[in-house]
Amino acid sequence: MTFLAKPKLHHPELHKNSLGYTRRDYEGAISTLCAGCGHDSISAAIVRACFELELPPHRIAKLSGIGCSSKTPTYFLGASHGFNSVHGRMPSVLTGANLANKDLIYLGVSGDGDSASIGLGQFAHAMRRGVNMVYIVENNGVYGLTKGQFSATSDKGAKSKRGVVNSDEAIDLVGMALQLGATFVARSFSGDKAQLVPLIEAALKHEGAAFIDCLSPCVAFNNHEGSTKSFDYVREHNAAMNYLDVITGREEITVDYAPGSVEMVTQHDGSTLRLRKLHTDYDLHDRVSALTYMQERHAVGEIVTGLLYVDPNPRDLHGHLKTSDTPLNALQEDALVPGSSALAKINAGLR
Ligand SMILES: Cc1ncc(C[n+]2csc(CCOP(=O)(O)OP(=O)(O)O)c2C)c(N)n1
Ligand code: SF4
Ligand SMILES: [Mg+2]
Repeated sequence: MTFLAKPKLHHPELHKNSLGYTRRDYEGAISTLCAGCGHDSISAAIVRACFELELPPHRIAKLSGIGCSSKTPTYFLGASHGFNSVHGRMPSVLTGANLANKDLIYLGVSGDGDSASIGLGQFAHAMRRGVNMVYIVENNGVYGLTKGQFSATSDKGAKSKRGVVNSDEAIDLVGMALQLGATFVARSFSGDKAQLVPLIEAALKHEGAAFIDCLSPCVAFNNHEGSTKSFDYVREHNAAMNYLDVITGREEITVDYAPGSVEMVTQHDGSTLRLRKLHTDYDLHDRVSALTYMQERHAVGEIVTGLLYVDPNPRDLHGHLKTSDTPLNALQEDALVPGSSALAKINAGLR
């Protein structure tokens, strides 16, 4: 059995958001992942972020590839559009859907195997094109679904459950996303909901390619001593840069932190990100120094988490292509078939 429906009944006094939905309305089927899998915590964080942002579930499209991580969209947003694609192909399927209808909110969920091996090219092109989406990699350093082989994000020197040492260099998807032009780049940990939920909210409000590398331990195959993606290892080496609050138009903005330790970033859609900075000299808007900083901290064994880079005024794929303001799937016949005089004008311009 691959999924179990959740009972629809819930407590009549559960808190409702302004759309009249409870948190339960953003859930999906009962998870069949291993008990304690980090991926389930990320699903819970997605549910909370969408509920708190009061997003209409039918305006969200969730897409994934293949893997335990890519199964998770079944376990959240049961009333949203969903497409479980082929291994490593989520980005191109999502790009196509986004081109057809830019008015939906796109959430791509993938794994480190799905995105850093077979789908690496697809990941790269979605980032460099600025596809307006939230791209979450649930990163456990292994191919969980196929029983725990090292993935391309597994650190050199990390030990498998059977004691085999990984001899290959790791691919850092955060470094790649920064280098490829993603306009929102973050890393987080499935075990740190206080950091992860607002990061997902901020990414959902970002109008460009938003990437979150979320460390998500695999309790079945990569949670032992010698692993660099286990709960204990990530907790011990987590160097959080900042914690966020996302303030939407409806909420009052108050600042109650020491001057210098807080930065306000207003995004293109009007939402404000309030960052409680733990490293006050870190410049969130400098792509090159973010890259250098990540590499320096990685070299001394730190896993830097938080919002690492944001461009508050991104341009997305539609901006680059100058597509019409009306979603392509809503264009009427007169716009799609403008007649022979329009064609003659185009032809004349090509002579
Ligand atoms: C074309 C293709 N090649 C290989 C596979 C086998 N396969 C299924 S899932 C997977 C890796 C999943 O790893 P990851 O994306 O990290 O997800 P996780 O299960 O760890 O969450 C592989 C290699 C496949 N389904 N399709
Ligand atoms: S095998 Fe690993 S990744 Fe897959 S459900 Fe189990 S704990 Fe999660
Ligand atoms: Mg994996």
